[in-house]
Amino acid sequence: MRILDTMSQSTTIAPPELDELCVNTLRFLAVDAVQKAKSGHPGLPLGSASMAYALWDRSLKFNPRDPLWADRDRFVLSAGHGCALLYALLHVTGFDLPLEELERFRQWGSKTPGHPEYGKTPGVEATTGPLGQGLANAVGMAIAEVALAARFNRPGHSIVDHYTYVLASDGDLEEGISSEAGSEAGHLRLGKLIVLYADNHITIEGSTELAFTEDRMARFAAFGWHVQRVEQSNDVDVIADALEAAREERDRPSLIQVRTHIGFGSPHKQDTAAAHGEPLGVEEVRLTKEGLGWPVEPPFFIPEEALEHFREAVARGSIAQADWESRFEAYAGEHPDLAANFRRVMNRELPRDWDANLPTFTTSDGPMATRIASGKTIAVLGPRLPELMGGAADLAPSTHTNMDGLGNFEPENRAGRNMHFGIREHAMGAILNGMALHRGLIPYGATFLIFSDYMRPPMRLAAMNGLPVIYVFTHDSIAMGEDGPTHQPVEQLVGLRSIPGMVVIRPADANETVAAWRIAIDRRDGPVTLVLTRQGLPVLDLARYPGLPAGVPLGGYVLAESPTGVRPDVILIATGSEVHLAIEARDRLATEGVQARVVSLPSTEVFSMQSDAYRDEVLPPGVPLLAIEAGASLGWRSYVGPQMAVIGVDRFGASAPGPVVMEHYGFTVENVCKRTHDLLGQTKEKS
Ligand SMILES: Cc1ncc(C[n+]2csc(CCOP(=O)(O)OP(=O)(O)O)c2C)c(N)n1
Repeated sequence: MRILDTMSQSTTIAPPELDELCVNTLRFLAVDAVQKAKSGHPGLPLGSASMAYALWDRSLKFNPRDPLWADRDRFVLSAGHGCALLYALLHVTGFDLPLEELERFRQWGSKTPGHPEYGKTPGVEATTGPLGQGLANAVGMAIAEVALAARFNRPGHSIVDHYTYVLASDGDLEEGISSEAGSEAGHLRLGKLIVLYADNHITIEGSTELAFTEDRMARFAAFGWHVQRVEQSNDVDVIADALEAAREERDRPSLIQVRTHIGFGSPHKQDTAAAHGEPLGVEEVRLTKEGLGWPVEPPFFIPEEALEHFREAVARGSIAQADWESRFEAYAGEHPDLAANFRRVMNRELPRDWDANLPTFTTSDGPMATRIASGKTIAVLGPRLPELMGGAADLAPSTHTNMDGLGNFEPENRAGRNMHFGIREHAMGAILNGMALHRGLIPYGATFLIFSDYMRPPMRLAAMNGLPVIYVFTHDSIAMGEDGPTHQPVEQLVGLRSIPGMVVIRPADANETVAAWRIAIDRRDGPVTLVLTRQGLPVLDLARYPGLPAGVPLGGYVLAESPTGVRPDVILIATGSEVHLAIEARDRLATEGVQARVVSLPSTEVFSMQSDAYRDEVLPPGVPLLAIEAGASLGWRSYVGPQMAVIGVDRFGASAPGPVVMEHYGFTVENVCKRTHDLLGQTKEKS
């Protein structure tokens, strides 16, 4: 009998027969769920049930009755396709996931979707399925843990002290993001990150010999990880020992490579790709159950002794949480401000007056690039919002995202606020998600807009999961100039806008930039992308343009009314740097007898959320529209209707100074006026 000291309550270890009963319970709950759904992945659950059980039974700190308890260990099933195993674990340990939900695996409206979805199932810590993401999310969670521990723990008070565990598969390790994230985690010495790797030698197309032959342990060792190998994948004690060794290693993240067998126990499918992505089949389920000494009927069978043992997690969890809560109370007694702040950040609440003293810029501050205005805003926000933490993928000097004086987050300074993601955009995106999933921080990440392409998968997941992550993307158009078409974004704006739930803001000047940051910080339930210029822009005169900055949170507003104030002949809609071109064109058009209104539209998403009445006020129906934006025209056409024209960029850029490129691509006052006359001519012809 062994006593664990990682839980506040001592736990007696189940005898081997009970362990086996519990492991088989997990295996066959998963197998039956997949079989009933006629869809899913039985192979990973069969092969990895023992190691998942070893973790959940022997060491994972969690409370099924309060899945969001702040100091729980985090567990991420990076191999999301094996989620039937996770649902089985959640059910048997007493989370609010009734057995009927397992019986409704992958069905409409169930809490057991085809891949784990954060927010849908209690106890699911991250949406996984796109391989590699979960592993990198976990790196973000482990970063959040040490960062918060440094901020909040005090001598004698460890209120942030938990591990982050991952169950990963070959696919997770094959994806490049695992190298980016693994390298970063090793560099940062994230000693409380532990990855169980199901090394089952099988992926969809067959043996890993087809495409994945490097020495994974050597690779992770080279990243600075502590690595162990376990051959006996069904020996719970051996796995538990490896986990114990991993926990004791506090200076390096741990990889435990476990030689599992996909489809374990299935007489015809074990160790073959056939066990991977389809139900075993009725007959094979029967043979597998018989082979492992399991009753063929009824399906979804849970032996009483197994359930009783699993459900000890409820008492164990509530004792562990109660112990933490009493420790937290003692902490709050000694450090009331810190305790109040801890509660605040974990609840994603903002401090009072967080946005007082944000800068206001005047015309004499210009010309100023919006990336510079953003940097000046961050400089004020940094000290105000201790939870703001972020950095760039090696482009901080260009994106102006460093919080000067607030230190680097590094092994020697866990309280540092500036992160150095290295040139690893993909991992940066997923790490930001992990930090947001953990809670307690407002994470941001920066790079050039063009390289947002390298981080779209995690951005999509941030939007899907409603995560408050902020992206700062600069060098936002062909106007960035000499670096040429490889660095000049074209289709990125429309691409990002097309992600459901993503708010993209492209401010027109310094004050719109400040307003954009206000929106970004304020949005606690979804990501915000800030799209900023490299080149200097005039600062719009607040006296002359009274709609600014109050119009920014509406997504779009009338910046400049038509000169005579009567119903305009045309509306020029623009975003970002092109707003200034629209204003110049409006003045020129007035001399040519055309009354133009200028609408600044920093965020199409936010504008589309406004009432019909407001949108009709800004864009009165029937008035022809000319949209001007140095990006792909695609979104604009569907956005504003038939009576319109677009000056956009529908081919790749060119290497030359920015103003020259802009001129060649038609971003000139002359061209805007010409296109306006053309549009009005066409409109007249039609009427
Ligand atoms: C990024 C990404 N690409 C492709 C897939 C499709 N896919 C699902 S599982 C899998 C590979 C399965 O192999 P492995 O990771 O070893 O899992 P196991 O076979 O052990 O279940 C693939 C390619 C995916 N989920 N994510």
